[in-house]
Amino acid sequence: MGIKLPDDIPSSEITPKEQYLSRRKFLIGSGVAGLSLGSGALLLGRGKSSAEQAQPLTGTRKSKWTVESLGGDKLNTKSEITTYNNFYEFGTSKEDPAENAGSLRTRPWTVKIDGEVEKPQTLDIERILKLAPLEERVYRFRCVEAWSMVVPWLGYSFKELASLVKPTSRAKYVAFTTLKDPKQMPGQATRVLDWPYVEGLRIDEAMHELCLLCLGLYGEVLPNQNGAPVRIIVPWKYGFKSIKSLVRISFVETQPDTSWNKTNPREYGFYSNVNPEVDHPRWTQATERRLGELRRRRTLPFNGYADQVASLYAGLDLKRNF
Ligand SMILES: Nc1nc2c(c(=O)[nH]1)N[C@H]1C(S)=C(S)[C@@H](COP(=O)(O)O)O[C@H]1N2
Ligand SMILES: [Mo]
Repeated sequence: MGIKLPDDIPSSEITPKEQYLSRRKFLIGSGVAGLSLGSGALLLGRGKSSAEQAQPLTGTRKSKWTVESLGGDKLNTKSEITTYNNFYEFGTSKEDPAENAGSLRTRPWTVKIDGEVEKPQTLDIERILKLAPLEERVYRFRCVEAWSMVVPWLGYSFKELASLVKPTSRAKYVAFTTLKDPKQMPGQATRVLDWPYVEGLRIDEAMHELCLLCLGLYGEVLPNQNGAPVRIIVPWKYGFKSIKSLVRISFVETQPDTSWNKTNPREYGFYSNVNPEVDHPRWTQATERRLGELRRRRTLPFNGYADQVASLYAGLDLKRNF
């Protein structure tokens, strides 16, 4: 997002287009010898293509978060959701993750859960898939770059996982970490971000029912480009809080570092609640463009989830704590 631009503001409005393009080329060129973000096909190796990896998830149930509950919003198509992604581990443009994420191996996969918990443990992904019934939750998703989508995610509340490890009273925040393996994640050969990607939530945010441990979408396991095999979805916050391909979850006493805040603290705060009244320094957050539409929509406070989550922030100045 240092080099990202809001979806429909031409790069020329912010920085001369030539400069933007050459900056991007520079970032791509800074990969290690033999690796290039532009040649995803070569990196696929033994990885599976997105078509091959689509596996149905069985035994899933509907939840109260249906498309009807969103009042007139339509689902985005699977193709929209899986070909327009942000996953800088696989390149910085929206098409890169779908092209390059075939090199991510999602089996075997474990997630280490540690820190201020009574029962620290390392969980296998197969166990995580069975920890609680998988629900379909249709959520609005709003990227900080002012595009949005409506997605039928599959998963269960993060609090189900937390109850297994029993956080102690000292746990005030949750710190999340993505896999770091430049062999599988060619974007990690560049220094566009400090790797691994890290995110964090206050414990009460993480334990909120809406906060989803996400394992699939559209009835199938998560496509690699959407953060397989397991990610977080926090629907009332900007998309970058919804960290992908998790390998570690730590319950901690103090506010953890987060990737975009470290990279540019003036532009990306720890909270990052969707707030149409607090503009990004380089663009408005009052409106957004839904993938597949041309018109702009008004952005809703907390992305439309104010009734559920506004009370978490009672007494907090949301302009200062952006
Ligand atoms: N590890 C990791 N997680 C990440 C990102 C990333 O680059 N790396 N991008 C974030 C951003 S900016 C957005 S908008 C969402 C995009 O999720 P999607 O590709 O499933 O739409 O993932 C978030 N999670
Ligand atoms: Mo984003």
